[in-house]
Amino acid sequence: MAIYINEPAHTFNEYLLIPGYTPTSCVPDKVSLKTPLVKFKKGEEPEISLNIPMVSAIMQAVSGEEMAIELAKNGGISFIYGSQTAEDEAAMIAKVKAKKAGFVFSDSNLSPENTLADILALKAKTGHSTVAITEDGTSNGKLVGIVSSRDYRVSRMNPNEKIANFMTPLAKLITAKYGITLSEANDIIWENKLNSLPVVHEDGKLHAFVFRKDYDSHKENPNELLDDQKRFIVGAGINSRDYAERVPKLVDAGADVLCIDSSEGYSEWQKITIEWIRKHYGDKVKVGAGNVVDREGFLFLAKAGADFIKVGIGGGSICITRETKGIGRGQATALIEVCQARDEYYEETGIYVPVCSDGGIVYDHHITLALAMGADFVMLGRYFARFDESPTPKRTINGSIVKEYWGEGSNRARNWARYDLGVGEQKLHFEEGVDSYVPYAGPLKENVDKTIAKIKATMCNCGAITIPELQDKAKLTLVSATSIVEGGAHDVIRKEKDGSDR
Ligand code: RVP
Repeated sequence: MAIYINEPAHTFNEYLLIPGYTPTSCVPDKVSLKTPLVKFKKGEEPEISLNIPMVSAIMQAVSGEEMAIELAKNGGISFIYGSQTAEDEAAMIAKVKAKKAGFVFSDSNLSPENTLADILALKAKTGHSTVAITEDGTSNGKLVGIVSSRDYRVSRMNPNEKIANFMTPLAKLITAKYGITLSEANDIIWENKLNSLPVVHEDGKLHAFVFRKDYDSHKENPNELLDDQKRFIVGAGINSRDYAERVPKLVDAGADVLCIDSSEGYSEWQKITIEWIRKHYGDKVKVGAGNVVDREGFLFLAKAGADFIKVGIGGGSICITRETKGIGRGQATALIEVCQARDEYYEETGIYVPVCSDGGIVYDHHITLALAMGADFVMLGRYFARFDESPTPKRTINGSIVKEYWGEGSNRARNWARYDLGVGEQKLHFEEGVDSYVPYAGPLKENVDKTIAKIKATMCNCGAITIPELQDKAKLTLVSATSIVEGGAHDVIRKEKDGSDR
């Protein structure tokens, strides 16, 4: 017999937080938003944590390499979209990992026998203005000098001039020995007013560079999410079809965490995918799974070994799954039930499996609500699609600047593997997503900083300076439709921001 749940499933918009006691020690500056990304055992630390509880959606219109770098700089991570060839996805991952915030292996190298024309051609190709000059012109040859834009003037020099005649030779360079720490390297850069510091091995061969601009960027981004080699942390979407070919390429390219991207994840396909990963990589490769909307779905994926579990079906801004197929559940209700199952599973097994609330975040305070309801982090598509760093161009529509944003289940994305449950044909039979515009909102950092400020302020209203404390102390209330109206400005004639009438 069918099971009926006769209580309506609710969305974030139907809840509010009731403030708790705020001690004077509870101020936004003291709030930490550090949160686990992957599962861990009681008493142990997760192998990967986020510094802000936000990840960008596994979508063509959201998570390319530019988004991944900028979001990792700000403490979250992107999951590069899997609806492209495994090679292209791996290339994006490799680009993010190459953008190191520390010791940078030189990708611009020439020998003293090369010419100014070679320097210019290389600069045009890599965009980098510091070129290592090594005896054999390789990235780990014996260092003999460097060329930066200070060393030549194109208008006054012959393009055939040999590099040996204008480079800054080794004798005039300040270098550091291999083994130096990043902070020692930065001290040398600082004391000597350098732009770059070559780090060389005992035998004089080049190891890497440390750049001043990376140090400056680190100072501006204290939340930066880096791996143990100071490279940005990045995730990658996979599917439950071509994992045997895709996963090795992504792992080789340096992906830190994978996520099975599916509109409905309570399926044997996901279990098989996780088993394959465990068989070939053990626990070394981290993989999230989903999406589910109830306790059973969560327990199934947790027992299958998922490193985190995503919640949400049909709540995404571009998603029409509920209309098309009649499946889904109000995001708040789904999240609350799954987080309760997560806590019980933790009690029983001592294994904490982080929960990600995916889709349907409209206002910044929805993020705080999701965290209060038990989410460890949230995945956002529309939110990030609006920023400079999303992969889509800006457009002007009816005088407003917008960016394009389309669902992975739309014909445009053709992400058949996300929706097609059977082994079937490689095409979408019907659309589950729309193609749309979102208002352009400027740079990621500006927006994320504001969102984070709001989350921290609300956490202080609830007397919490960590996410677990918020989850413990939060008092949430359902609101009536009438009181939702009361929550916005009402019964007044609003002025425009410049003071004029609307
Ligand atoms: P939102 O942040 O509300 O834009 O939702 C983003 C989420 O929507 C994604 O992380 C994904 O789970 C879901 N999605 C992506 N494409 C589609 C679709 O075409 N239906 N849905």
